[in-house]
Amino acid sequence: MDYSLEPPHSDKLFVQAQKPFNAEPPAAALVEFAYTPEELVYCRNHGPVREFEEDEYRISIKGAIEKDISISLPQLKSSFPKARVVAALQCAGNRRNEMGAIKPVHGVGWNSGVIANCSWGGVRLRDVLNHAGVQANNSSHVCFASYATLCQDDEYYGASIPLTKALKQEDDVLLAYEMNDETLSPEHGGPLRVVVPGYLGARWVKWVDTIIISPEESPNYYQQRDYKILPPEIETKDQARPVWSKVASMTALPLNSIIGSAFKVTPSRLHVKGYATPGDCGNIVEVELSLDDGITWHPTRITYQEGKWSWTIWETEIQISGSSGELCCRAKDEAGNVQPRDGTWNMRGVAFNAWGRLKW
Ligand SMILES: Nc1nc2c(c(=O)[nH]1)N[C@H]1C(S)=C(S)[C@@H](COP(=O)(O)O)O[C@H]1N2
Ligand SMILES: [Mo]
Repeated sequence: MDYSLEPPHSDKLFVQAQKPFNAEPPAAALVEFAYTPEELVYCRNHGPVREFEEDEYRISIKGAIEKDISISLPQLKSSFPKARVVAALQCAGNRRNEMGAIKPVHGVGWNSGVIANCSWGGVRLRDVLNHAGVQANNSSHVCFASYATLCQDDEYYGASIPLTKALKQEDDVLLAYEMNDETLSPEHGGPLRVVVPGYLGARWVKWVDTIIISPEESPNYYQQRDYKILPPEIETKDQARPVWSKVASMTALPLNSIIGSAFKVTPSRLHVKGYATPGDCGNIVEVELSLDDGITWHPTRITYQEGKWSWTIWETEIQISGSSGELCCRAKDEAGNVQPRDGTWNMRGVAFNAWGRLKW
């Protein structure tokens, strides 16, 4: 793979790997902002980062539609109304290191920084699909592909979502060309990426150039084999091979929260701050904090939440005694679900959502 054309990367991130470029900010920096500034937005790549001329960029739409369409980015922008949605982008491998502490896992050693809450601007995928004459159909999938570069495990990057999700106005799926009101940078998939609020980051295909309406999910490696929660007894890739096709592809990530920072404001008081993210049962209604491993819980204050798809920022001050201890947090959602104490181990280290913990 040719990495020679990579654009410059933010120096605020901890680099997990240069080639492909994978980097995350510290969670303590993330929780200081409601909208994640670009320099703190993690980078997750399975291949090189590419730059494209916006005016020459085109996307094609084919498969089960009335006629194949090829549309340039300038045409896309001028033909469809602009939409804006605030949504948290999160990698399925967020908190993988914590799962790896239970038993080793395969994957980039992420901490809790592979998440970003941004405002995304673009066109609604449903508007584009309706224009292409796509018929609503409960069993079809919208397959996204980026042939921009080769990837580590496949010749292109691909992912898919159910057509019903793509067509639902209130699900806010976008083809985005802006992040936080700025032109989307090459690192984050500019000039055009998919934004799928509520779904794991792997479906938010960057540099998207092809959309296929298909009776099947995307055949790409990252849809069919990776990004699956394998049963805990599967420990190696060899054991995984016969199981892959039987396990569902991931869609929404689970209800989650972590503690980003804790510092003493007085010798006996801690100021604690963190984030929480919903699963697929409504947004966060409460985040609680415990000093005694979950025997007693204290409420915290939600200081930021916006719409259905944003993360939640929470904080509180709490009385401490002694010289050290451990804090834990748990989130609750609108449906009354509570974040579990323990996370279930899986080989790829995805979807870890045990109580957030931080030693002070
Ligand atoms: N073309 C392409 N799109 C991609 C990826 C990739 O490697 N190539 N990585 C996916 C994954 S796993 C995640 S978590 C997000 C990361 O987006 P970011 O780098 O803008 O944070 O992009 C997704 N889209
Ligand atoms: Mo990811």
